[in-house]
Amino acid sequence: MTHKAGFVNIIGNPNVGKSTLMNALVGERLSIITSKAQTTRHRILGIVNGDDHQIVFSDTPGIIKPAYELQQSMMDFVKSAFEDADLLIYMVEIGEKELKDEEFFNRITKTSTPILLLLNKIDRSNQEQLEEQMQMWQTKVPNAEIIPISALEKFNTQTVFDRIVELLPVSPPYYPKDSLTDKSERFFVSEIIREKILLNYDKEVPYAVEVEVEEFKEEENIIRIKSVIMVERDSQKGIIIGHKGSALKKVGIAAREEMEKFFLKKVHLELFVKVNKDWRTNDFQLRRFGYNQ
Ligand code: GDP
Ligand code: K
Ligand code: MG
Repeated sequence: MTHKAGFVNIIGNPNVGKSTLMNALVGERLSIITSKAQTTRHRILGIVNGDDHQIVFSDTPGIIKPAYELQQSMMDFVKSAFEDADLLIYMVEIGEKELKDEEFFNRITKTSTPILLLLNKIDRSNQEQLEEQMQMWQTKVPNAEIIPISALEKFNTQTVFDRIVELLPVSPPYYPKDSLTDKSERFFVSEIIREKILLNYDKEVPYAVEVEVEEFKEEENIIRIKSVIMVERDSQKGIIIGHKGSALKKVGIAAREEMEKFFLKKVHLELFVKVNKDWRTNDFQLRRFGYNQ
């Protein structure tokens, strides 16, 4: 039996549905999904193992113009997606016209890596619009194979999966065949907390936040977690905590419930808020949080 394996990198603008697709394909909730842009800061590997294949997915941040150092670092992740991919999945959504980043567009049309262009959210379109968009993208990216999908409703996602396996190179597996992801449990804990923060506060506050897990202790019947929410200013600390701690309590409850679903175990979660000035612009801090690798 020949074995196929390779790296499949999912790229595209923020909020087109990359995380939703990956979760549909991997079949586990590995990367966080919200309606806000820039949720995904890291590259996340989701690994799918079959008898004769191993697909290593990574979900990259959306294409954005670097405005400050953190975003520059995110763009580096996106660029590296071209370098180590056996297959690129370029996701666009119905109604999307202009590519926000020209340099990216040039890379896409010139790459020798096979590309699946997934036209997502077709549950929102009619037949006429769909045909018009299919033609437009075929003209823009002639080197891509276009598949219309709905990641949310899992329409055509099995077709995508089968096509990915067909396009993978013959290769032994890269990771042990029982591994699901290269990220630690602590990583998922911090991502879940960050997701709840994004969902619970308005305006720019969530983007000034970083989450660190100080303790992750798994006991027989419970997981004990201590985590710090890092903000840039005292005023943000006040907002995160809320009146008599009410806002933080809400985040804590939602995060704990999500963690219990994820780990299938009771979770005890303690959250602290600390002010750590300028973590976004300080190169040392960025490295500490893992963005500058
Ligand atoms: P990402 O930023 O590219 O990773 O996008 P997400 O996966 O986080 O999805 C952004 C938003 O689009 C979420 O609200 C999803 O529920 C929604 N979404 C994703 N796929 C579809 C789809 O096929 N149809 C519709 N209607 N919404 C979708
Ligand atoms: K998102
Ligand atoms: Mg995402």
